[in-house]
Amino acid sequence: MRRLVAILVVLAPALAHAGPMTFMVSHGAAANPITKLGWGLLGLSIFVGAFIALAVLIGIWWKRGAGEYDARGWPVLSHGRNGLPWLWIGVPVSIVLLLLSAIWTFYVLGVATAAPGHPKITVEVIGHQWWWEVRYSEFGYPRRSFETANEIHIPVGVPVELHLTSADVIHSFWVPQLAGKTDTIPGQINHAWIEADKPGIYRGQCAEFCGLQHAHMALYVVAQPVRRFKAWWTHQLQPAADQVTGLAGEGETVFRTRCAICHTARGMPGSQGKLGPDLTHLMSRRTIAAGTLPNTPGNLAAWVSDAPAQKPGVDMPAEDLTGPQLQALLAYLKTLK
Ligand code: HEC
Ligand SMILES: [Cu+2]
Repeated sequence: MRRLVAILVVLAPALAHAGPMTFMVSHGAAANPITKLGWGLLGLSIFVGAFIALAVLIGIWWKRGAGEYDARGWPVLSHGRNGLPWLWIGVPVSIVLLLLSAIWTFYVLGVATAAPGHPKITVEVIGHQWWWEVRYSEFGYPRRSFETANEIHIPVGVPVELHLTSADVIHSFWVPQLAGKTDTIPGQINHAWIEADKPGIYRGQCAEFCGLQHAHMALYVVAQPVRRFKAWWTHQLQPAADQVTGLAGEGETVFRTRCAICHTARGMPGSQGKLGPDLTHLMSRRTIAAGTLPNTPGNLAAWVSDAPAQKPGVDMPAEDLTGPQLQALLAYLKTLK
C-alpha cells in the first residue's frame, strides 16, 4: 500500500496539467479527441483481454474433460449444444466492436486534421537537424514578420494553424498535449492545428528519427492569455537593439565576423545567416539548442565556445574565441532581449 502511494506521488506531476511531456492528459480541442480515443481503445483492449482470459480459465477448470474424445484420446471439436451458440455470439460481438473502433478512429482522424473555421493565426514551422525554425507573419499590409526558434507562443483558446515542412530530412512535429503527430517532409507543406485551453508550457519533441541528435530536438509551446500573447508578438516584431556600445559593441563586431554567416540578428547589417536559428530575441527564449540547455549565462558561454561538446554532430562549429572575445560576445548576446 505504501509503495502504491509512493508510485502515485511520483506519477502525479505527469497526470497533472502542463507538467512534463505526456500523452495521457490533453489540453486542447485538437488533442482531446485523440486522448479519449487512446483511453477508450485501451479500456476496450483490457476488457477483451480479461474476458478471454476468464473464458479460458472457465474452460480449463469447469468444463475440463466435458467434450467428446476420439479413439486416440484427442478432443473432437464440438459442434453440439455447447460450441455453436458461443460462436454465433462471439463473432458478431467482435465484428461490432472492431467496426465501432474503426469508425471512432476515422472520426477522430477527421477532427484532428481539420481546423475549425478559419484560423486567425498561421505559424510556419520548419524542421532542421536538430532544431525548429518558427515563422510568424501578420495578415494585411504592411505584412511584417519575425522568426524565432524552438518556442512557439500561442494565445489560449484560439485555434492556431501550423504549416509544417523540413529543410533537410523528415522530422515529426509532436506536442502530445495539444495535437497528434504530423511529419515535416522536405518539399511538402503539411497542415496541422493546435489549441490550448489553459495557459501553460507544453513540451514537444521530434517524433521521427532524424539523425544523431534526434533526442535533443525538443520544443515548447507557450500558451498565454491573449493580451500577453499580443505583447509578446509586438516585442518580437522589433529588430535587434542597434547602437550597442562598450563591451557589447565589441561583441557585435565579433558576432558580425564569426556568427552572422549562419545567424540573423534582424536589423544588424550583414547579419542574415539562415543556417542557424534567428537570434534577434534570443534572450526571450527559455532554452537554447532545442530544449537541450536552459538559457542561462553559463550554458550560453559553454554553447557559444564549443557547441559540438554539448550536442555532438551539430552544424555549429567550435569557435576558438579568446577570453575577451567571448566576454564581449556574451555581452552583445545579452542585448538580444
Ligand atoms: C556554420 C554555422 C554556424 C555558425 C558559424 C554559428 N552558429 Fe550558432 N547555431 C548554428 C546552428 C545550426 C544552430 C542550431 C543547433 C541546434 O540546436 O541543433 C545554432 C545555434 C545557436 C544558438 C542557440 C539558439 C537557440 O535558440 O537555440 C546560439 C545562441 C548560437 N548558435 C550562437 C552562435 C554564436 C554566438 C556564434 C558565433 C560565435 C555562432 N552561433 C556561430 C549554426 C552556426
Ligand atoms: Cu527530427
